[in-house]
Amino acid sequence: MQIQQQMKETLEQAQKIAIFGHQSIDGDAIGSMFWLGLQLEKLGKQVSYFTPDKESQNFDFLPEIQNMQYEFDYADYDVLIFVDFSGYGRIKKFTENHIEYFDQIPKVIIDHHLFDHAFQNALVYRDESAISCAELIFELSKKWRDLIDKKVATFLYMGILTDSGNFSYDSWEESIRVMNDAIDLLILGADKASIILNIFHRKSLKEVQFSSLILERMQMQDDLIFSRHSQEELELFWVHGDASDTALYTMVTIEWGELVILGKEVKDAIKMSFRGKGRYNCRDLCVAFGGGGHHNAAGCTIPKTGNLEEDIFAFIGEIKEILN
Ligand SMILES: [Mn+2]
Repeated sequence: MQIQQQMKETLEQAQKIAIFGHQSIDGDAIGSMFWLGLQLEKLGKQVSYFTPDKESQNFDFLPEIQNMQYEFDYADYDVLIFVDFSGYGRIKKFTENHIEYFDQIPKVIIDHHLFDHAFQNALVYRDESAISCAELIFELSKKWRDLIDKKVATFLYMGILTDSGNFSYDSWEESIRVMNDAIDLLILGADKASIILNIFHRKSLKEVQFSSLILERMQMQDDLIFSRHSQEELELFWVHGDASDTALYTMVTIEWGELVILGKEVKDAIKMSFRGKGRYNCRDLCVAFGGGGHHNAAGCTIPKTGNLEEDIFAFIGEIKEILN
């Protein structure tokens, strides 16, 4: 039996369902979660939504976001659904010391990342060639049923738009696929204007000021552009982890820059976000450090040894060596 069919049957038989989005949740995961959730609610299911920490205020315009919960109850769920999800580490706050709970309950996993471990008791639909998880879910849903209304189409459009960086990180076949899906979603009534307004044109003043801090300490060496921010600075500016995206968007616009790397301190590690313009393969570079992604947008995480600035310089040195 095809995995899609198995997933459909598993979800139809379930009554009490939990859907998870990863930590530092983004538009793709939120869009994917609520697409699935709203469909399942229409089918009469009891659906709960969980993510480890509060999402960015950019998503406050979505009424459904009020149903998001930040503490997990470890209740008797029939099925657990994970979207945009490469491994238990993506929801560490819930899974740490609770792997047995997660292993025993049937799981449905839909994702576009490289996975970092095998799951027990799980149906996995994974396609690393998709630029967003929302695309996978949309393509999957076309095979399932015609329940996609305007609201659901808007959620999926948001997922596609945010993960593709407003259709700039995708390339070649990825672009054809993502544009085709976007057109289909617009025909289904996706509210493009509202997504553009709320996601791209409603940054807080603090968020833009935070990005100017990142831009101020940015450096350029040959065609490599890099910068960083600490965990403390996020708190100082009262901004969410994804606020640095605004700086990333600007960094890739610089002439002669071919590769942008932004180091973000997260507790005892540094998350490295890569953005490119085609010349270098961000994905291959990140895979070398245990990460993954796409040609023009990828990421990896390295341990922090003490001084953030020194760690970033050492990392940039390693990247330059690989590129030479
Ligand atoms: Mn994603």
